[in-house]
Amino acid sequence: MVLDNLGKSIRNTLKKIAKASSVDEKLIKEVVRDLQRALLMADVNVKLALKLTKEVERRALNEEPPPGKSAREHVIRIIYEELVKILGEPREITLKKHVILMVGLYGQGKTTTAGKLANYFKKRGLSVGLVAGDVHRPAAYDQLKQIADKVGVPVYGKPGEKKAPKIVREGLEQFKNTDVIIIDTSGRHSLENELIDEIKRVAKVAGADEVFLVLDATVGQQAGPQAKAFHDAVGITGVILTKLDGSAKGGGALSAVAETGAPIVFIGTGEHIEDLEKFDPARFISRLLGMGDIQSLLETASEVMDEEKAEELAKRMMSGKFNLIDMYNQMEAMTKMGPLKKVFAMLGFVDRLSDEEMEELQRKLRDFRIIMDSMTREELENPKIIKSSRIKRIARGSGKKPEDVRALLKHYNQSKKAIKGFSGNRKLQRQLMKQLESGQFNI
Ligand SMILES: Nc1nc2c(ncn2[C@@H]2O[C@H](COP(=O)(O)OP(=O)(O)OP(=O)(O)O)[C@@H](O)[C@H]2O)c(=O)[nH]1
Ligand SMILES: [Mg+2]
Repeated sequence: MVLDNLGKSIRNTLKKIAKASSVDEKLIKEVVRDLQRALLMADVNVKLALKLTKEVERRALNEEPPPGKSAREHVIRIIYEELVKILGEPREITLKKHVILMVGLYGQGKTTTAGKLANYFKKRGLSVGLVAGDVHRPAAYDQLKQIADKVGVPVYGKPGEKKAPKIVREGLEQFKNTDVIIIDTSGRHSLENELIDEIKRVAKVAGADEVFLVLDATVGQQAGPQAKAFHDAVGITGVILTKLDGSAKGGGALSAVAETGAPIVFIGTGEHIEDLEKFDPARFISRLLGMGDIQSLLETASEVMDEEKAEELAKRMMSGKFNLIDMYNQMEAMTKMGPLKKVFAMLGFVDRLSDEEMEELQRKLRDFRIIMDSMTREELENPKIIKSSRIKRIARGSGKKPEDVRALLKHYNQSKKAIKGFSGNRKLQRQLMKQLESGQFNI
């Protein structure tokens, strides 16, 4: 996962809060120190890291938890809110006819990302055309063509033609009946006048609705000044940060770009066509903190955080409470925890999982996450309301088929039934509790 180390260290900090016997000044100071360390390790700017942690400390020490919330839950919520705040506001993606211009320096991922975007829109039912506007690199057309063939969309280009604006003009004409036109352009070593001039000329011809700056996240905090320079020069409408997969400097790049006020619209998380994610700060942070939804963490702080404690989870299941977020968390827990696997096996959800089944579960989990990302809070909490028009909308928003959404709902209903059965079966409960208490799972 993106920013794995940062996620791990913050999760440990949150666990510390969830496990603490009481929330006092000493704990808060310790948590603030942990947070600072975690942010700095992820290359977040020192000033910003200090500002964030100071604010966390101030709020944690001064604010009263809202009614019904414990001090622990409140501190966790403050950390979540402050982390979301540094990443800026989410930006909506247009799902109708429009023209996108890709700009950026050498090798940042423009061409690859143009292909990923083509795939993104195609999966959402729009027609897409790619325009090969990189006239400088000899193999640029072939590279784009190869990617486009993989996605299954047409490319307009003229290998050998040296005038980018001419290709763009012809490409727009060629794709005039196409929904989304994505224009790839040439990179440069640095933001030189020559590049700006060409981009300006291309932009004029393109009349693009979106100008996406593609930035390699491995440059870390340098991403901030680069985004600003491009924005001043050509007026970008969004930033796509690429190579966030496995980049230790990803935290630096994300926060630095967000600080400039340029919205981050997508992030690239790998070399494959599918490795593109819509960027939503709240979702990104709640995932970074390790759960489908931060709210469920706050509701069931100790259960979810203290994942090793199968007992806690079993208790929650006994209460019969179960929404889509619970289902997601439980499936996620199953992929991580040995003992819980046995608990689930005992409940009859699954037989013992083989390695292949585990992989299948993880694949399913990824798909479910993508689908759930397109649901509203209300739908996640009360899946009963998801009927056919909502199914269609969710499928479109997530790039999946309606059948996939239905499969998720079916899985949910089955699990819910199993939980219900379990919560009414005292004997099975007692048996389970005994085994949990003795630390043995003999199934
Ligand atoms: N790991 C990873 N690699 C990526 C990602 N995006 C792009 N790449 C790789 O980065 C390299 C450069 O990508 P390109 O798409 O050719 O970059 P470009 O900006 O078009 O480069 P020029 O046209 O030369 O300016 C390729 O090897 C891509 O596979 C990403 O999100 N993650
Ligand atoms: Mg390129």
